[in-house]
Amino acid sequence: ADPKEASIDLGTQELLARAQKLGIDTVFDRAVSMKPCAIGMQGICCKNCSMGPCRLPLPKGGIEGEDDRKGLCGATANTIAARNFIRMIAGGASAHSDHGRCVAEVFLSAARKETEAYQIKDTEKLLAIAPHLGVATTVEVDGETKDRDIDEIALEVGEVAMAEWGKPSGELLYMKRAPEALYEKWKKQGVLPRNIDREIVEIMHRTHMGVDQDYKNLMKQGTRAALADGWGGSMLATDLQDVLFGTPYPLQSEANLGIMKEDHVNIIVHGHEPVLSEILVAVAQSQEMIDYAKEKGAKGIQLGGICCTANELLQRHGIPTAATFLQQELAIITGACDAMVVDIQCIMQNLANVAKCFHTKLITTHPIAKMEQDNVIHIEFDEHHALEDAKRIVKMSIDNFANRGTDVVIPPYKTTQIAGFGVESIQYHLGGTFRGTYYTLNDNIINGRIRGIAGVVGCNNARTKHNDGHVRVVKELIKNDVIVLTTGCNAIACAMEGLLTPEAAAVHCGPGLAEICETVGIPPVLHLGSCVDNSRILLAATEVVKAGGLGNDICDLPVAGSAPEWMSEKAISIGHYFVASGVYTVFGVTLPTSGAPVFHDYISKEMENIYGGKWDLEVDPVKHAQLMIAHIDKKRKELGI
Ligand code: BF8
Repeated sequence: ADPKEASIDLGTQELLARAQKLGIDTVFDRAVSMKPCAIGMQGICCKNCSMGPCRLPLPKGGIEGEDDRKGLCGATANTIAARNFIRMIAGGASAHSDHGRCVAEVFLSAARKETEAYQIKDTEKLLAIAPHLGVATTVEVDGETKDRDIDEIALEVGEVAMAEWGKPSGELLYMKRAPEALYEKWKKQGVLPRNIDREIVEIMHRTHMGVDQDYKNLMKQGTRAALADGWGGSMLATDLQDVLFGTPYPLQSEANLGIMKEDHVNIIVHGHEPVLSEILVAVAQSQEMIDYAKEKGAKGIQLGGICCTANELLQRHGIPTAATFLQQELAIITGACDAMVVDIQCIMQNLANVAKCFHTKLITTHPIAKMEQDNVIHIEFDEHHALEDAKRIVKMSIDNFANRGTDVVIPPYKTTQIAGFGVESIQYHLGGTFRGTYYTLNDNIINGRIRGIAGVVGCNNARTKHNDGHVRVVKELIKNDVIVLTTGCNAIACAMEGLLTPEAAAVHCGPGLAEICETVGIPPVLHLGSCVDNSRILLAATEVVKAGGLGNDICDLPVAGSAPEWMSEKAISIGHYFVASGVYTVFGVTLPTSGAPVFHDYISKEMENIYGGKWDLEVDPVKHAQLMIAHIDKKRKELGI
């Protein structure tokens, strides 16, 4: 790969060139040497039984002509594309929700006081979420209302939350947090999720050979599972993490590989679940470990994050962000990574091959995510001996400092970022003085200083220039006075471009948005956390509805969603829960629907009549943003503002 074509980031270009010089291949090179399968990309390869894989050709009369293509069983292009699409939703929803389940288990064991490492930290948030789970926060004693014991509330919240994954009847409790009109819409459509696991299992059943063969009915199940992710597994993950580890509030930190320090022990944490990394932070910042690092010749310990573990630690502790998804191999190629500690999701197996070329200790920690290569160390993490595990990992990293070669190259680029926004802090910054809601935000949307709100999220994808789509889409939006809420790797890309600072407003924003940012002192791009924290965007949108003046449903709002460089199944699940919650959502790169035009039209046109939101695809970043702005303008017009 040509480094300049591969990424817009200078440090990435330099390290990629270094890798090539050293003969180490990275994802950027593999993207050039291996092209994707055209039929798979179009969504019309069915491998759900062993009579196939059935790879549908283009229809005889071209994609617009009569479509008589079918697989051996007779499955049409629509059926195949819909099956594949909702299996992606199942993959994504299961990843977010299983992460949420692990957090719920740790939460319950903290509530039961079975573990010393974890306590219920944010009781205010606990009291805020309890009613949504039907848990009372007060009790009547002798005709008097008294506060309930906080430990009792925590225990009940833990138990009720756990049941959301597998309760035998009823519907997901958090669905009622949505605006009433949206809840009623889901009810009418029959897509209210019953429990999280069931909706995912049912996708696997329906897409098995010979079951559901109607793309609309398949998508209905896709909708149930995606909603069970956004308003279920992901939202529970966010809430329970906030209660356990603290609700984020704005703080300052730094971003990019330049945060690594040559004279420090560099420990890079990578993955998604903050359960272990929270303890790692505490241990690495302890005097005992800092002294030990000094004993071993280092000046201290530098922690850095990759992917959503980075976002989790950034928003609660200000731990700097080292890298986006596509830069993970490069963190090792600096030669300064003494340990890379990984948990789950978005971890490339090639890390182990790269680590072999350096002194880096690659440590897997999760029972469900191991690697086959023999240089990988597995230290299985368990909440009951979390502290010991974390100490062992940090000590091992420090001991490895002495094994560094002289070949350390840390690109000297890093930026300042303000992160740690959430539903609560947006209310603080953009709420009213007298009305504890999003009144000021709505007011500024109505008066036009803020044209609308965009949620821009998602991955990097080696099939497109690293960070280019992210940065260009976001810049076009803020230039047009659209405030951006960001999570995941988009947030990291924006941080690296310096967009997460209040100062960015004067440089990049239209006059209206610049004025708001300068008055309130916020960046034009608000970092709301990790990918499970997209649930914060759902709740922020709900708060905007509640604050009044902009309609009574999310689909009435001048808002749009985007994932310019998506790659993971999780992105499809997120995209679909936004669509089903009423948000016009544009993806970049490609969508696995192009080989089934009728199905594509269904999700990108007809779906708007059902949920108020729909899918779209636009590869060009400026056009991509312009589509979102056009939608925002359409909604403004409908609202008469
Ligand atoms: O969950 S944005 S590459 S890191 S999948 Fe992965 Fe995509 Fe990054 Fe976080 Ni989200």
